[in-house]
Amino acid sequence: MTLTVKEFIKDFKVQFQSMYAYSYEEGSTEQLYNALGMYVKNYLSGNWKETREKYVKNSVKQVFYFSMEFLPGRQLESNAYNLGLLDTIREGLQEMGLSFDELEEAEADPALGNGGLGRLASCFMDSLASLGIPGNGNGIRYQYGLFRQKFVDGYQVELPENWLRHRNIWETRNDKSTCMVRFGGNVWLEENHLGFMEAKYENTLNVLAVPYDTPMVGYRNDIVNNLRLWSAEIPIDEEENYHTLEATEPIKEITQVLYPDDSNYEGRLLRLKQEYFMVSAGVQSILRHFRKYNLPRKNIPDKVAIHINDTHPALVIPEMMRILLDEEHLTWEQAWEITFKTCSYTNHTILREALEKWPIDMMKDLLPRIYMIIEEINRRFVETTMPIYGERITWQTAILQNGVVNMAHLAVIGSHSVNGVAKLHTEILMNDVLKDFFELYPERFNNKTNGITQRRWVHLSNPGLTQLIDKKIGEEWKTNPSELKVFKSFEKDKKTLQKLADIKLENKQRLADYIEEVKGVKVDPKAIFDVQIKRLHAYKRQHLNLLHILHRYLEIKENPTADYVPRVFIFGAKAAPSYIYAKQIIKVINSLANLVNNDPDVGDKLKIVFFENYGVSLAEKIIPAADVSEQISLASMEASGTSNMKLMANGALTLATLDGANIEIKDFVGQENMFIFGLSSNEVYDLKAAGDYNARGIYESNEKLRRTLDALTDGTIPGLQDEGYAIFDSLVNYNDEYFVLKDFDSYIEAQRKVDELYKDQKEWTRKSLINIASSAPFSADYTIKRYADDIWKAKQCSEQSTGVEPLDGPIA
Ligand code: 26W
Repeated sequence: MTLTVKEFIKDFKVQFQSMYAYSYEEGSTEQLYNALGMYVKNYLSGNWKETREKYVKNSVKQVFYFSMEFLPGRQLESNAYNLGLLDTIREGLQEMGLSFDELEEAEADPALGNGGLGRLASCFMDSLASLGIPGNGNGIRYQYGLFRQKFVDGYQVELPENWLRHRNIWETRNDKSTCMVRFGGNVWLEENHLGFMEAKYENTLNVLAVPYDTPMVGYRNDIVNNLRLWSAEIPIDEEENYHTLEATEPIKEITQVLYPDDSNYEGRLLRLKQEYFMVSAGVQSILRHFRKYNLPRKNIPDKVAIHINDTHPALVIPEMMRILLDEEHLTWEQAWEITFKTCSYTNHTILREALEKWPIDMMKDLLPRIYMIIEEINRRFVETTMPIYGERITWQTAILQNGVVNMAHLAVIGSHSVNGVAKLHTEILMNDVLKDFFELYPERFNNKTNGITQRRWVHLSNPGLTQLIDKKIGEEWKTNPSELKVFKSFEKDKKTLQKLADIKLENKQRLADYIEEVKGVKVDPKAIFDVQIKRLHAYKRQHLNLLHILHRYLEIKENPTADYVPRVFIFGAKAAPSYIYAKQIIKVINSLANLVNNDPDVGDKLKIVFFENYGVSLAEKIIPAADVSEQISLASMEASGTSNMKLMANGALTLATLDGANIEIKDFVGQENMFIFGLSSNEVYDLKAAGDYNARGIYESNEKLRRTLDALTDGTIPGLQDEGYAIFDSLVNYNDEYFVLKDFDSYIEAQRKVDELYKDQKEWTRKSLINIASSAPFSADYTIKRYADDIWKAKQCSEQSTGVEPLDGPIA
């Protein structure tokens, strides 16, 4: 039953009046947004209910994706789009003299994640629902999301992100499905009258876990899955014990704020509390739900798949054991088999400092029963492994090591599947980071190269491009992305190439207007828009990008009349608040931007734009306007990357090292349609192993590089305190951990090739088209299909009508 514009207008007026008791003409943007959101939510509520009921009725297997982070972005447009309502709503609002885009800007962007891991989880939610696979997200409803980033005199300042200040219309508080989570206290096992060992607790801190459910709408298939985010509250029957506000702190603080580190394990007690809170509430509610199926517990793995998104939810394993042992009174062996078959784990980083190793004392004190179970898991692991594999491997792979609980080891030992997020990354896990486990359990290891949802990152953020592709190859690519390759046949079609170039220029003009509005900088949309958007981290080498810009600036100053291909360097990056070096790099980039953007000798030849507060909504504005995608991490360090896939799908040419998924981008688009530079992963390994890397030697022997590095400290860049020195020191005097100096020359050479090619607009646009046409393999629909087939053994609820029918797409 397709909605007509007339019906929408009538219903919307009723909706607004029922919420605010006056007519919509007097509504504020935020009130109009709330009414529209509620209208869409009411519209999908039937499908949401039916989906849930159908899953139980058909007792289908459900996937539960446990993640400490989700980055859904704004939901109004994507929900309306997936429901097939967007065009009607846009038209209806227009007739009422309202603008959809204006209302949409009133929606908060839930920043409940740091970066890649969180956004991937949300892309996966969209693909699970659009494929009609019963998939649910399980996470935390942080009151404060990732900090709001502001630049003060070029320095990053963190402000609280109170995303719930205005109501969140998409969530539904579900008081019926609360759970109790216990912390601390004393625990002991006692035989009960039935002869079962029961766990007895005293003096525990009891926390009420309240679920807030958010609909995850499938694309045109009437499927609405669920994202359940938990909030910590005082148990109703214990309120009288909390006389003062601060007495409630130990409970309230649990779901107050997201930890802003995306690659540095801090080992904070509150973080461990958050992880167990989300895990225990999630597992309890899943096993309570399973009871509705009235099946023997041994069938749990046939009906439930729990996915552990990095090690942060790894306590799922001992928590499931706790419930199956202490409450379901199963034997250890029965409980273990169920847990092992139900759980699967994805690793997202090889950074040593990101691997979670919780102090045994902290775990023992906060989670005494859980620690007892981890101890037993470890004992049994050592007992079975030692006789076969001997001392070294057993102690190397044990969970309890030197006073800490190694969460990656727990995750691997307790999961039937362990995957990396790109081919190279999975190889590095198998041959290096987890090689001992690969020797023990080779059959568990598999690769699942990341993907992105083309619905948000192309269809919605780049409507111009989407319409052009629709016009050229029809609309089937929207539900079957592999059809996109047909678009390649237009690579020599003048009209198509011209239209493609026009669309890119329109997107760049729109971004140029936005840059002028929010940064006060005028940029030339005809210049190359060179984009690096990701968290600020030394391994991602934003400072290598900085050195190239500085080099280019010095060249222009030396020879202002030479013909340079104008460039606008665009950055988006938050640094973890405690990551000083990253914040120094931000300051230097901002100071250089000040210098370059106001230097008359430079004019339009060079501009630097560092957007504040980079996140999902800003990415949707920047990506369609990008010409060059900077993916310049030190090879072997970036597990996969996903901005690389989003930028490729929007026609940017990738400038990359052979790292993470950049390699697979090359495999699909062809080396000739991108720019590759730098050391390979093996060369990095060899260089590290050789131990003879001499950064100062490179500095002294490379005149171009030396001049550029000296500009960091010789006052060329005004307004710096010690930030320039800090970068200079780390590169020249502290031996350049991420081989920036080693890759400098080939990077500069690759950038020169970018300039060369851009002079031939037709050829540039042809390669851009080929990138777009080759981007289908990176649809998260294919990634999720592989997770469902290989790991979760979960099926699409086939009787669903249209929706996305991903054939066995290109093997990634
Ligand atoms: C304990 C602190 C912490 C928090 C988050 C450590 C590590 C993380 C994440 C795993 C970091 C992350 O987001 N990793 C990124 O995951 C993406 C999705 O798979 C990959 O594409 C990126 O390459 C990877 O850096």
